[in-house]
Amino acid sequence: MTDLLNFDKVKYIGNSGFKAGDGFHFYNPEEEIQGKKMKDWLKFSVAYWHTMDQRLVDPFGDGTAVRPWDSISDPMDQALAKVDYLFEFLDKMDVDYFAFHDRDLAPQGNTLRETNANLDKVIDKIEQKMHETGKKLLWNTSNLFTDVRFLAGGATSPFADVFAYAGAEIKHSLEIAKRLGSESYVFWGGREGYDYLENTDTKRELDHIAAFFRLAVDYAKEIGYKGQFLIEPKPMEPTSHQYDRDAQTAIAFLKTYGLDKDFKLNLEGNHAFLAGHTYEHEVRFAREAGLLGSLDANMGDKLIGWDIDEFPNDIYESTLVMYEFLLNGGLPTGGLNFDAKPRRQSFEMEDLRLGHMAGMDTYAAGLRVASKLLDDKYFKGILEDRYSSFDSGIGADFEAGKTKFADFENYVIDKPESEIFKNVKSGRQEQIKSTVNNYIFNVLGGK
Ligand code: XLS
Ligand code: NI
Ligand code: NI
Repeated sequence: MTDLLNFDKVKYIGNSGFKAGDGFHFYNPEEEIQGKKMKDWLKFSVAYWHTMDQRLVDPFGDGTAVRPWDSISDPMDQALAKVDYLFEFLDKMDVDYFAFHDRDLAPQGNTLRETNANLDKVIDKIEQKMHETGKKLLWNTSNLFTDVRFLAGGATSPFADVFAYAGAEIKHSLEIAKRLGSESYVFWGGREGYDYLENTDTKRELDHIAAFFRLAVDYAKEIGYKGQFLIEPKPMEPTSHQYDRDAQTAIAFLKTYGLDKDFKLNLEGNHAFLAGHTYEHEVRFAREAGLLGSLDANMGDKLIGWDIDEFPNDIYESTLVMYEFLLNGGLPTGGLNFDAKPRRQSFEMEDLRLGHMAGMDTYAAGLRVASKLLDDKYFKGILEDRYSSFDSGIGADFEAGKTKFADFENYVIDKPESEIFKNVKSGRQEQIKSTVNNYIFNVLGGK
């Protein structure tokens, strides 16, 4: 292993002391939780576009990032050098997976052929490094949003040449997925939506993107790529309206077009927030539909409307997300990808280390608390009790399909209103929230 990065391998030090940064307080890779090692549950992943490429720009300011590979001026040399940095970073952070867009890795050429050749040089090196280190690709994807040609989308572009380009680009990405054994293949439709309804043929665009997804599935079959296809919902940004705006919308889309057997969802914390949901809401709805695929573990900011991709640090949120995750039996073909970057004022390499540590500890802590909630059947008990009137009498008859509206009428018609309300119980939200706090304090406090 190279020694390019100026820090030691991060180790588990336990919940010792308050100050973060010396080691993992909650992430103990080898420790078993619910019968499985933490590292096998959590499958953390480094996002190439953030950790290796992101300059920490914002809409008003240049990038502030200071990175050790900045001094390499030739773009291909830099692209190849970053692979060494990535693999050393994975090793030192004790992260087993990474994820990338095709265009994160290498500069574009004058034709797609040239671009593919640049990309393949970097893929060759990545393949060799994966072989040497045992690190794995959680997912890859194609960038169909940065280049000007994609100003109106890729698979929903009104322009056939651009649409064809998008198809050709995905073809190569699927070949890479197959070659590197990518566990999943992601479609995030940043520009697959519209800015203005009245110049957009929404039906035609949706038909196009559904057929495009079908072609991707067909090509994967043709080349023998067996990874899980994922759609990553987001409500907006950069478009005013992205078609797969949230989990329920994406599920409806997949079912409408008969794609739900081939696709699952990759859910991102910040996207949930932009859609006006909590992260746990998105994960819940995907899980219940049997379509929970993977997680982009990041956080939004209540004070700024953008997709700011902050590293996770909210244990309340990670606990509730991990609870849904455990009910799902984890993420067999997915993981927790840090689609996250340090703040613009956290511009040093050290902040990348601290950011990933924060994210890993936050989700490891969430997993610990969620595991205890599961063992104690705390939420399960609440639900069983709250819906228990459907376990007998008129409720059970209804669930068994034995009732019609006339039966309900007979049942209630002469009952005084007070009788009906007698069995309505308090939701006890304050108590539940406070109990979750107690779980967090007590489980993480080691009691
Ligand atoms: C952008 C998305 C993007 C996807 C991959 O908001 O989160 O980073 O995860 O294209
Ligand atoms: Ni994402
Ligand atoms: Ni995002």
